[in-house]
Amino acid sequence: MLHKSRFFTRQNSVAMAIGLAFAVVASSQVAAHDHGGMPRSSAPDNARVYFIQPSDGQVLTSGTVKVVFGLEGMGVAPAGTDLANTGHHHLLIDLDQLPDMNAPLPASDQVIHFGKAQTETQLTLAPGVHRLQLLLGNYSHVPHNPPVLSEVIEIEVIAE
Ligand SMILES: [Cu+2]
Repeated sequence: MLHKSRFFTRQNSVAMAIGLAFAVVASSQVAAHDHGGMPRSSAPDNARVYFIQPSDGQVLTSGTVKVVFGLEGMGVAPAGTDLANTGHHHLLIDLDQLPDMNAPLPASDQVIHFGKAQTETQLTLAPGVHRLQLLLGNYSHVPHNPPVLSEVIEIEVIAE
């Protein structure tokens, strides 16, 4: 995964505002959606998931890190709720290999599900460098087609 440049990080605040407006529209479109028995849900071409915070390269003096998820072009819905163009966040932590995109995401210390439609969390990380990535999953925890996957950000926790 290529790392996000500072240029992109700055763009996020503008994109976030647009994304929020879009999310309201998306969540109001609750028309029935036929998945044809396929486990994957389709995602719009402009869908994008990203970190609002922390920012790539950020150095933290505490292992307690607030992480805020950004989503553009889609809405957030709890697990089990099958609405078109929605999903819930998954936070991938220090993962060496991406999970299977054709199956429900596993749940582990490195793959955290936010099935109540949360858009932020508080993480406790050990000192050192950590890689974070966001991946949206549908109502049954399966990544969309195409996958809605963020860039990897790297943060460093300095021991106090
Ligand atoms: Cu999930």
